[in-house]
Amino acid sequence: CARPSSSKPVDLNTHITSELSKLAATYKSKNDTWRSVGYERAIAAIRNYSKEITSREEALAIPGIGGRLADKIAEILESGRLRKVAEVCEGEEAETLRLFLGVWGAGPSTAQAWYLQDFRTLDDLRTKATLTRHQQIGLKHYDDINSRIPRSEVAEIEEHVREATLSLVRGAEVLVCGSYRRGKPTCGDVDVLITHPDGQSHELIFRPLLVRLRESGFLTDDLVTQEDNGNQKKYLGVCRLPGEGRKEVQRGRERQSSHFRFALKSTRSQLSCFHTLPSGHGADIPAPQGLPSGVWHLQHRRLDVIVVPYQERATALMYFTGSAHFNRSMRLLATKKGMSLSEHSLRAGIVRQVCVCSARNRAVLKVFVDYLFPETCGC
Ligand code: DCP
Ligand code: MG
Ligand code: MN
Repeated sequence: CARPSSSKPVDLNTHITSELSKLAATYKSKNDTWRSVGYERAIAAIRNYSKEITSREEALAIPGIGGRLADKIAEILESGRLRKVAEVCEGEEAETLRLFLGVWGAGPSTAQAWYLQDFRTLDDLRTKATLTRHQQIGLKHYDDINSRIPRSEVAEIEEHVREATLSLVRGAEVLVCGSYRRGKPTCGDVDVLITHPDGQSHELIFRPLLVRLRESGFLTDDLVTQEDNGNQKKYLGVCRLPGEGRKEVQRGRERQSSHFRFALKSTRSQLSCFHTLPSGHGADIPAPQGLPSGVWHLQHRRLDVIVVPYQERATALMYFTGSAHFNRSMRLLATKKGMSLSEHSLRAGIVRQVCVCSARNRAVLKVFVDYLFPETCGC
């Protein structure tokens, strides 16, 4: 069901997919993978359908939509909502699980265990729960990690990492992937891919870059440093663009501290990365001279970095651009074609490992080879 973005249909059924998404997310938070994947598949099938669904029969005719789902779609068409959403997604348990799942490093089992231990708020977790190192970081930056990042700030972070990388190794390629590269208006984190066209110098980047970014204060917390994924190295952490200022703000049900910068020293394009928060989120700081009023906010952001050898650039780029659902579809498609796709390579056959650049495979897999190899890959 994956298709090139150029032919992506307009989603005319968001009223349906948004209801089903609530169910998928809630089942996921309850560790009910079976149901959540089922709903995710149905959502993908509906998104790929190019017309507005107007009846139960029409829904039933879409591949991947069965009778029970068609009933739900009919209910949404009739009443605009789904009773099951209220039943499953609302109420104290579902809401608390959602709150706890926002803690980085906590999965559905942990969230459920916390709920069963009678924890209900982030303060309960802070004061009573036994937390892993990851969860402590996740809790410390709960608000920041759970807020979306505007594209302009992602671009600033990319530039910051690029400057640091190039100061270490000339000619390196630094590219933000993930939701940013898929063109989303805001991003959950920043996914940076680094490689080097000479095929070797990428090996000189990973550790020195982290040291440099840590020393400059840009990296504030390390989550995972993984160096054993073949030739690829991966870093997961928390970063923050240079800034100053600190203020307590009231936000939602938890009291959090956040970082603000309101006296900007430079006039760089960087200003665009500071965005005005919605009202009620600790307004009342005077705007820097010459800038629109509002709160100028500097937050901690989740940063993922992968450093990959140039020969794995294409498949790494595809993997890291995602989405995760797209990757699952592509891997499945590869398997169906007797091939195997990973972030390292696309291979034909298990015994005879033929590069996809061969003429025959290029023809077989035109769609995705064009996507993968817009230029020659050099093998
Ligand atoms: N990825 C994947 N499978 C996963 C997680 C990630 O294939 N289980 C790949 C596809 C993702 C990419 O890595 O697009 C980056 O992962 P993110 O979790 O950062 O997801 P996105 O960038 O797509 O979305 P967000 O805006 O939430 O960061
Ligand atoms: Mg991302
Ligand atoms: Mn990421």
